Amino acid sequence: MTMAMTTGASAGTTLGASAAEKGRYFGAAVAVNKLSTSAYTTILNREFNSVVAENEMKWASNEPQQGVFNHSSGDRLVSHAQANGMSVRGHTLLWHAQQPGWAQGMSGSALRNAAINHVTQVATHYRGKIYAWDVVNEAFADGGSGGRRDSNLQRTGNDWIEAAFRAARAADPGAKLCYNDYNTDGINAKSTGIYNMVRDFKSRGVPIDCVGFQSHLGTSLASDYQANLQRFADLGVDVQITELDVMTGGNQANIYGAVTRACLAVSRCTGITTWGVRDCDSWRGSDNALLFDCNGNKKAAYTAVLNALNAGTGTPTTPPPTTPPPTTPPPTTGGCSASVSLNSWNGGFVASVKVTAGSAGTNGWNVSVTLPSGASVTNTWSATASGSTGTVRFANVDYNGRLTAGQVAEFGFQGTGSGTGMTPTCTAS
Ligand code: 9MR
Repeated sequence: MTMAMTTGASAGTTLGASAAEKGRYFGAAVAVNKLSTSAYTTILNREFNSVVAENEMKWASNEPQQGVFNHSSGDRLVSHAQANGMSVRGHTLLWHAQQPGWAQGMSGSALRNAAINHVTQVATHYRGKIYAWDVVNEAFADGGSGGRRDSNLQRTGNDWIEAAFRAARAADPGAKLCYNDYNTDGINAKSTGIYNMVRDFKSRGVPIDCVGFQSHLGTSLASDYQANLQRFADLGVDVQITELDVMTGGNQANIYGAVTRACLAVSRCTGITTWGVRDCDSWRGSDNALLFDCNGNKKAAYTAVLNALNAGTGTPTTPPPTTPPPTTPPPTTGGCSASVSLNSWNGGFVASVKVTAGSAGTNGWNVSVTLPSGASVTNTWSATASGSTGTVRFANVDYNGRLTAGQVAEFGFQGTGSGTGMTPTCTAS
């Protein structure tokens, strides 16, 4: 299915709204305890439409004792995201670092079983709520080898990564499954090692959907940064900038702008996340590596990113290749029309809904969908749902309600049960 192009300059006034106009998200890593600080949440809620837990969904945090799970902080972030129309990246199911003590001391099949159980339990807990999971983080070695990093997980056998991806797909078929790493900001031995793994996974049907480029950057950007993203996209995976932060100094704003332009130039680059909100929230301490200063003021780097987003001629996100064409052609009259396309599996589905404004344009819209009996909505993005079974009403969120004649907005929802035969009706205001 091809989608309408968004061409020419637009003028979003926040990072999230502007990215959404190009079919992307703009996210931040969140330290969940800071959600109680209003100076922090004011910026988060105004500027960002995606979040990731900086630490709270890591193995040491959510399975502190073997088989004893604690999802309270992660759940708090998901609730905040849902209440504010933000998508959630999940970080991270398996990593050599930040493992609980009990796992650090394990090896062999005991560790492999514990790790796969962790993937299954955590992905099942968040099923339907996560846009993309970093299934495996930082499994490749630095330096010139292009090979795997040694770790207790690696020592369980080279197939540990694909086993993790298969377990994650089984537990949450609606989440995009990513491999995430750093020092991959250009074509180099490490990124090529990962590239070869992704190519191998795609050729053997191992379920991988995306690659995350952390992009913890210094004072220069590799000249082949965009080309590197593109070569991964050409393998048939989405790419995302997942942990962006940049050393302070004369080049900071330029580098931020260049990274944003590179993402927008790659149609499968679906979004950018900065690793924190304000400089003082950053793990990089005195590097002042983020877009807002410690007082919450927008920095030159912020302006560079916003300008790059607004100047972009990006096309909206490509839907999954398995998505069939719309089942209902949009009617040509009325204040707005809606069509739905479905990606189904046994027991669940993801519905992508396209809203097209009629000749008068819209100030806002509502789409009603009657679900088949037994089906229910578990997660919604780029719209606010009322109800979850029977007839469910989806209202626009603040950045996609105002449409000019013929303009298209998109939202989506995930459900359990069967979603076949849904006919959406659209009302404009
Ligand atoms: O920002 C995170 C910091 O608070 C933690 O102490 C640290 C522990 O290793 O992890 C940081 O986040 C890392 C992320 O999970 C993976 N990529 C590198 C990030 C920065 O170290």
